[in-house]
Amino acid sequence: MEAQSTTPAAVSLGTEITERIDRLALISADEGAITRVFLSPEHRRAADLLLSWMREAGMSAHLDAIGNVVGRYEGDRPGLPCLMLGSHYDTVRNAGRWDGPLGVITAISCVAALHRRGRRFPFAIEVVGFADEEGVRFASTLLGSRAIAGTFDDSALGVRDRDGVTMRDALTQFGLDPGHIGAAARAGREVLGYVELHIEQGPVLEAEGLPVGVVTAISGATRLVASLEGMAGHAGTVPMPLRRDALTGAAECILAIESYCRARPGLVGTVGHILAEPGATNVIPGRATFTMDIRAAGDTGRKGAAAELIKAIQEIAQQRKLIANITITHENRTVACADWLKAQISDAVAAEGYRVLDLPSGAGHDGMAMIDLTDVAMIFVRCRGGISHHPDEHTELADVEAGARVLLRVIENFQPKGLQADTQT
Ligand code: HGY
Ligand code: MN
Ligand code: MN
Repeated sequence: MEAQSTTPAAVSLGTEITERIDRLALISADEGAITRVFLSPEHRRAADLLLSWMREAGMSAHLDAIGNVVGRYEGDRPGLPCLMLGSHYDTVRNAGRWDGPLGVITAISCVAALHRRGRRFPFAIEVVGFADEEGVRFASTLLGSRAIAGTFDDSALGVRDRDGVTMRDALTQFGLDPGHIGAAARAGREVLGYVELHIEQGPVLEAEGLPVGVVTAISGATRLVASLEGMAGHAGTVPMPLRRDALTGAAECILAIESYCRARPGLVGTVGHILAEPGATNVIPGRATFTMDIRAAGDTGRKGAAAELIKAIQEIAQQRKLIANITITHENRTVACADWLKAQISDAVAAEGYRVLDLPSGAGHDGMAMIDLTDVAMIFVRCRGGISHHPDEHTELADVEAGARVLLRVIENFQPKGLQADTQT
């Protein structure tokens, strides 16, 4: 168990949060880099640390059936529906330290500050650290938030990681019951709304000179895995015209994806991973497998682009006498943030003295799954250079503080949807 934080109460919110971000960043599978994937030993160590901070903050805290950490701060009487806060605590490989953890740790520190003041509300507060938003290990995503929203697809349990371990076996090895994931699901009546604080992961707030922004919508994404089967062979003896080289076929597909997206403003396509097999210098690759991530401002444009690119991959494979197998591993619709929640975030931003800027999220977030359970909204915090999914990802202390103060105001002034409607009449 990692040492618990001994940060005295007098320390500012921003300092406490930054110290904890740095502490959590030390929990990684890779020396000198940050990598924390679903159901790994690092996942367990990070969960233990977050659970200890949640309890220090006056919350009851547990690991749920899929490995989310869940902290609950009761309202002014037990059993009340909650305002749910949080983000994810898994990371991409060689990640930055702020993407995900900033939302979880800021929410914990806000509850701790309210607890120190003995504040209780006519609603409970729950803080969730989602176990797998990035989908790095099992080529899916939002597994933790889908489980809480009750939309986890059990067929994912058979997906294998790059070592051939199924999600089912990984859950069992982690000490969880793959047949019990349904226990993580929450009922809609238990949750009044979900608010996530997250770094922007883009350049807009920095360009606007603002520490915080209000998210309007979370862009959908389509992810797929394409595998091309050719014919392995001796690098020295097979003449070029006789080859069915899967890797050069994949290379042509990848450049086709890039030029297709470059030609269409607003469309972004990324091939983040490629595997050539058997992977020996002197063997013509018989198989090449690559991923594709496609995003656009709207669902129709994104789905149309994905369909056209799948067709392009199939045509290139055919011309090269390769067999193409393409599986869509993840499809998420664009999700609008709820106006009534956005309005309360905007009020908090304005009350902190900042110009209110609405902006869309090009990055995906757990709100894309949580929308199936409750209304969602997000607070964006400026990050340096808009850099993310990279070790240089950074958030200045003043911006950490600004984000925390906005979130604290949102909590203290939170008006559940029905109640808010009454006060507006
Ligand atoms: O991929 C995304 O947009 C998010 O960071 N998981
Ligand atoms: Mn991310
Ligand atoms: Mn994230």
